[in-house]
Amino acid sequence: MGNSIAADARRVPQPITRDHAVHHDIELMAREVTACLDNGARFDFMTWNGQVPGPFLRVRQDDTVTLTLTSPSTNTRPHSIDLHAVYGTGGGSAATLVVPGGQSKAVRFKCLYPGAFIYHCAVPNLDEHISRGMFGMIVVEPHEGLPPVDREFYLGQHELYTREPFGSKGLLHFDDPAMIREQPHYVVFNGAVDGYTPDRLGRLHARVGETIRVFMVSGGPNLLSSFHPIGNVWARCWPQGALANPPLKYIQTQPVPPGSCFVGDMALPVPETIKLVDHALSRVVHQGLLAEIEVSGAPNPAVYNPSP
Ligand SMILES: [Cu+2]
Repeated sequence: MGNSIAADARRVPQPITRDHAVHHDIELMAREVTACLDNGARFDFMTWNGQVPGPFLRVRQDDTVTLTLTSPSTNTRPHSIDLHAVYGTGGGSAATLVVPGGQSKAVRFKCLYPGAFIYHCAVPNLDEHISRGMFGMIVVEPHEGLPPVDREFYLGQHELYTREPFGSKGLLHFDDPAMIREQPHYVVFNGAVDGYTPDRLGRLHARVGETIRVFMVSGGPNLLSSFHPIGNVWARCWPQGALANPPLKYIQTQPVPPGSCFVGDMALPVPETIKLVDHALSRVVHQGLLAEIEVSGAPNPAVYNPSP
């Protein structure tokens, strides 16, 4: 599908098992890249480390982080980073503004409170930068950790405002007035139309009997996601990524506002293809938002029998 900036949804850092705080040196590169949005369609993305959403950062409550933000000389715009896991002016953005020409800035912070948090570029026209792809997730695990699961996936939903309608070919152009009206032509997971489907990046996979977890960051910049697994339910989930709280159980559709995250677990008692969607379904049918999980294994007709 050409050069893609889609973050690999399967590439999630290992859960944290240690019982003490450590220090992390994290380097993020602001990269402006022209890449594939859809088969035959390219777009000028802005990314962290060349992927959308940006790298999944995983730390533990009370850990400290030195975060270095670098902008190579090939960039044409200023960038900065605001992490919602940070106490400090602009969530770190005031201290990390990097201008074109090649520059690095660092900030050090302590993760005092647990949860799943968005990070995003925070220059004055941050709505455009986020719409071009500059958002990601940092998970601060609570001291006691998270309940173990068999597989974890990482998705980011956001919308793109283009002059050209959905399905156009060639290089698509950013449309400021459409963004101000909040009328995108594209709503996608991981910066790719129909991202995790057979015709694009392929389905995600799991097996009957497993428990799986989805980390979802809602970049926006403007649209709220009504996040739903078709053919399943969030057996246990943490709205707003608020991991310090007890999870909700058996939630069908969970709102994930822009600038927030979601952590949800599913049980897989039967083989099926789960479709992860925003239940504002025109975004699925007409704007490119879809990720599928293929659950393979033995049928379980006592739970579900498609041909009784
Ligand atoms: Cu930026």
